[in-house]
Amino acid sequence: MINNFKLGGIIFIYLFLLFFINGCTTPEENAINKGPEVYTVEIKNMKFQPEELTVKKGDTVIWVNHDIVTHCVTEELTKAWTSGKIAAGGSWKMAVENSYNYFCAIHEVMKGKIIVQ
Ligand SMILES: [Cu+2]
Repeated sequence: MINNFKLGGIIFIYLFLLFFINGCTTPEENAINKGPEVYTVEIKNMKFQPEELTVKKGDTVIWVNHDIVTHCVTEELTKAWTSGKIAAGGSWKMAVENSYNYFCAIHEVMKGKIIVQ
């Protein structure tokens, strides 16, 4: 009798923990709890990679220049912001609040896009 009682208690605790661990964290809550995320855009072979990046408001994007020439990251429409020169091997980061089309003002064919969801 006492053994069955103990076993029942252990099973109850096990089920309780299982529910607590699995039941209380939905994927949506995980996304909220994680807070702002950091994304990297590689500048490589005269291209922004990925060219198009979807983030959430407040996320940070880091551009890393892997080329052997200087690049920059500049808002395309009104030049509202710019990284200034990012030397070879350098990087620049920005917290993103809005969707932007951007380009490299030094090599105007280099274009990228950030979409805030
Ligand atoms: Cu460039």
